Amino acid sequence: MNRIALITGATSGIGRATAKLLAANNFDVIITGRRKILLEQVEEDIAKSWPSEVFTLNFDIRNKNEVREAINSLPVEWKNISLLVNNAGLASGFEPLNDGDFEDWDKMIDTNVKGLLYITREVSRLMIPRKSGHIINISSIAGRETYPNGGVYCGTKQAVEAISQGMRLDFLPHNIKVSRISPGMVDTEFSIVRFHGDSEKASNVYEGLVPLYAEDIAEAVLFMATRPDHVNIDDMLILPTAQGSARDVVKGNSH
Ligand code: NDP
Ligand code: 8X3
Repeated sequence: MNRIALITGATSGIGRATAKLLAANNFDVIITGRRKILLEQVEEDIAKSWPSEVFTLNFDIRNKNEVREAINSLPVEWKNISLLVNNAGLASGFEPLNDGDFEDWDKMIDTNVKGLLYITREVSRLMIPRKSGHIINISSIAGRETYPNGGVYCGTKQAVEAISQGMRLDFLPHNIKVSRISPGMVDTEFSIVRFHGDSEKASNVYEGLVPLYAEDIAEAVLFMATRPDHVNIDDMLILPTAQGSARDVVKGNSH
């Protein structure tokens, strides 16, 4: 029987690549996100390529009732989730705090911190009675370093770091693994969302260097998720070769 993985934010970027790679490696996958049409596309792509089964859950992770209802609505056989990948997240806006937009702040805090908490609570309650499970949180280099104009986003990812450590301790007695992955620059829809749809600003971020691709992070998720039972990879920082820290990026070296 295949293991079941639930991946939040599987309509694009890291989440979509992770859902596909897990499906290619004998996981049945529950994919979630707000954009229903994209969820259906990912479902179709997987069904065409691999025998793994797919279940879609269309909800906004910021809404605790929607999260609870979505998990409750799973057929009993799909509730046997062995891997939760907490990936849904975003940066919104890029300006100093004094010019910050309240709506941007709400979006980041409600998605990256509260949404992650809501779904973790519901899914962990399914794992605990089985005394097994694995939760992988997609954090960021922004969870380790703060950069100008990114204080709120970095704050949400630093919260993910603290919450991951809390989960590890709280779930230790229940034999549930908790891991986190902190990527640097990954070329996804991330910057388009951060710059409110300005694709020129977004593509400037990755110009002149080879960034990470969503598949690079998906491979790390798969590696973590397929270690033997006694091995928990706690933490992984993954950067493009051209990036040395949140603020040190060298352009022009790519071949
Ligand atoms: P994308 O914008 O490509 O993907 C973000 C995903 O999150 C989408 O599937 C989106 O789905 C989902 N999402 C956003 N808001 C909500 C919401 N309210 N409810 C449900 N789902 C939501 O970006 P990435 O793939 O790059 O981002 C994935 C994660 O990786 C994020 O947590 C991000 O912070 C982190 N990260 C990204 C890095 C990068 O450079 N790209 C680097 C380090 C970390 P939908 O819009 O359909 O709801
Ligand atoms: C996304 C990477 O460096 O823009 O988390 O914060 S960064």
